[in-house]
Amino acid sequence: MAYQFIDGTIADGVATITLNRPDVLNAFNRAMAAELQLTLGAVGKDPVVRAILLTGAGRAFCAGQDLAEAVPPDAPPPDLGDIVKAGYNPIVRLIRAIEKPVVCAVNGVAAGAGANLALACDILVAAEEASFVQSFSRIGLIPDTGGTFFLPRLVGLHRATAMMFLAEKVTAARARELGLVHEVVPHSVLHETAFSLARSLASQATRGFGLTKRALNRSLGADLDSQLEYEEELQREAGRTHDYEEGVRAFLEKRKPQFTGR
Ligand code: T3D
Repeated sequence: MAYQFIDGTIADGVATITLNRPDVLNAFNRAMAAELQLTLGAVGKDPVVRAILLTGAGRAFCAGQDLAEAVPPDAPPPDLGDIVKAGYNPIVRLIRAIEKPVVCAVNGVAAGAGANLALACDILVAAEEASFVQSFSRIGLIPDTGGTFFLPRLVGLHRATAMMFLAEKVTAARARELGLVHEVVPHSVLHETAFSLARSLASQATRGFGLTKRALNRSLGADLDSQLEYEEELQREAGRTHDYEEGVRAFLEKRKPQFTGR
């Protein structure tokens, strides 16, 4: 994983992916979006990787679209729909489709597409200094990167509307109250806390997590009856995994299970 704007390392079953354009608060240019897509695609398929940790370099998580690249001087305005289609949408689809836990360590401000990138992840751990800003309205845009899908489902329609219209900074503490963030910790222990969480998830029954994620993805637009049927189908699949057999055996033998993700 050697790229210009994305750093990647793999340790203890966890792929740590770092957005790395700190001078512009890790704002997305086209290259960083493409590199993130390639990285997510690779770690999603890598059997050694059983959990993913996404974070940002420097003082910010991500300031969304690089506005200098989006509006180049002396050039005709770009088609923003095309930028969203080629850059952000594949990233959100990948995060949701990867059947492994994706933990997001929100190390600082997450604005625009950066805020919604974080919300597309499975579990968020934030530094006390972190914040979330639906900054799109300040420049006349609509919230993209899945924001209009995830945010109302996470906080309710009216709160999401207010966050999107007012573009106010939501502190990490408030984000936790709203249920956006799982845990808020001092910045000094953010990486350690988020990595421990990802490593712990990576050591557990990860096929089960993958199937759970598949069920949760579907639940966002499903009715109860069809979701119950889907649970039957996925539980059938979970029941055939080595990890299920190992989990039950370990429970009955009163020992710690040795899960392998199979
Ligand atoms: O292509 C399309 O446009 C369609 C897709 C859209 C998706 C989107 O994400 S639209 C939303 C784009 N993002 C924003 O509008 C956020 C812009 N940034 C801010 O509002 C603020 O920078 C923050 C609230 C994120 C942080 O504020 P603060 O005071 O902590 O930092 P700062 O001083 O504003 O920024 C520090 C530097 O980063 C600064 O550069 P300098 O002066 O040190 O040379 C600033 O210009 C640069 N920077 C911050 N955000 C961006 C950026 N440069 C380019 N693009 C950015 N998004």
